[in-house]
Amino acid sequence: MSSPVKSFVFLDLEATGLNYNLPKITELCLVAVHVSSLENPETDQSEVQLPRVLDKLCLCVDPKKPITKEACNITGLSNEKLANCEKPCFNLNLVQLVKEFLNRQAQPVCLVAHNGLFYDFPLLKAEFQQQNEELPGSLLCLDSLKAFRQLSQQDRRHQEFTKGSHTLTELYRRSFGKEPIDSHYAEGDVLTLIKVFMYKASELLEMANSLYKRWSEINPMYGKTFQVSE
Ligand code: DCM
Ligand code: MG
Ligand code: MG
Repeated sequence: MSSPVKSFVFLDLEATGLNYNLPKITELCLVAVHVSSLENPETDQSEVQLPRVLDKLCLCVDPKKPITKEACNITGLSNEKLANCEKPCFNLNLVQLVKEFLNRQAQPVCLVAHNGLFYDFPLLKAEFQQQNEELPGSLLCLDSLKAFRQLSQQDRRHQEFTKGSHTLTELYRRSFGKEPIDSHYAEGDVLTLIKVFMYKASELLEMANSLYKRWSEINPMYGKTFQVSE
């Protein structure tokens, strides 16, 4: 079956913490790849080559919420650094940028994030809803973690299937025999995801047809915060 998607927009969010911390976004990266670049990847032995034609949107965001020690350590982003660099918070300008970035891509568009169904998509939706905004309900979403897990379950050679072996870092190590660059930087994680995705592109594209969710099916990670009126 051919892909119903024309553009895959790989997405990664860095944030103040994990789901139970009710995190706020500290960094966002979107990289758009046309389906034709995934269908015919250029590879050499050690790595896949990123497509020459990529659109990127990478922004840092002041979360206006304390970043946990763990999140600060792994991302290198602190409240102080973001404030010193006078980064605005997640506001309507950012909503507009994301919408226009998606609109610029050949349609239909599918967002792809690793563990996206449990983290990136619900978090992005919560941030949009706090601005009383939404993305189009028909926008497609693909969780690449789920896709890779399903792929290796299907593959009888991967009987050593274990939980945790499909983290981005592990997938990259197994695919290319080296460490990924800039882990837990939004752009680093997105480019790592694109490379591991391209390594298995034909299988993933075939399987993706049964895994797409619509943006309207994503539940926000948390509700709107109560606004105190004076
Ligand atoms: N995160 C965290 N603690 C971890 C892993 C992740 O608080 N051990 C949070 C902060 C990261 C965000 O999740 O910014 C996204 O993770 P990742 O860098 O894997 O995309
Ligand atoms: Mg991530
Ligand atoms: Mg990341």
